[in-house]
Amino acid sequence: MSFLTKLRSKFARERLTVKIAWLGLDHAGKTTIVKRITSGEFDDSTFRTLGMNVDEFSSGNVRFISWDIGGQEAFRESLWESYMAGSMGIVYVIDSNDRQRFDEAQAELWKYVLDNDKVENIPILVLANKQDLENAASAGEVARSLNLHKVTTHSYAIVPTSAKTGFNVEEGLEWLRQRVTEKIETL
Ligand SMILES: Nc1nc2c(ncn2[C@@H]2O[C@H](COP(=O)(O)OP(=O)(O)OP(=O)(O)O)[C@@H](O)[C@H]2O)c(=O)[nH]1
Ligand SMILES: [Mg+2]
Repeated sequence: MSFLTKLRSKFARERLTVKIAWLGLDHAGKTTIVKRITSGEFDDSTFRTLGMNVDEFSSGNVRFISWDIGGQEAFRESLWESYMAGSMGIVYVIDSNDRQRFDEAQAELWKYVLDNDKVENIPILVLANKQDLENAASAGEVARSLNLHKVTTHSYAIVPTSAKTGFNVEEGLEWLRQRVTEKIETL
């Protein structure tokens, strides 16, 4: 076994600690998804995040330090860029039931993340959330609204989720865990 192969398998066994940032418009469901991950339940008592919440949770060999940042306009301007610095992955959450704000969600994703030179080539997990609601847009419709087909600079996935039922939340996290692990192993 070569030195590099040994080093890679050591990495794979060891627990990695990784910062991720949760972004997305206010009311998209960021805090509710994080609570679903940490408690396994739907908590419908969330209040808009004034600043940010830091949580920790694990998925396989990765320990995520999760920065859930408030999505109101004032916080986008003042907090998003500085608080997401040092993240190895970004989760961008969309309220799939709120088509009126898809344009705004698209503009902010490109402004702060995809067109932002300060954001390195890190994986972006887009969650088309609130799929339990009857009129929610599909993940395909959300992807088109966000112009995800134009993304060339980052690896990304779009996953339909529901924080209410728990649908696909673990699956989304697993995609991010794999991408982050691969990226660290190729460093
Ligand atoms: N039906 C349904 N409601 C959801 C879902 N996820 C979140 N919500 C509700 O959407 C509202 C906003 O959720 P939050 O988690 O506070 O949204 P946020 O993105 O953290 O908002 P900010 O902190 O203001 O940026 C709350 O009333 C939640 O109960 C979901 O998957 N389905
Ligand atoms: Mg919140």
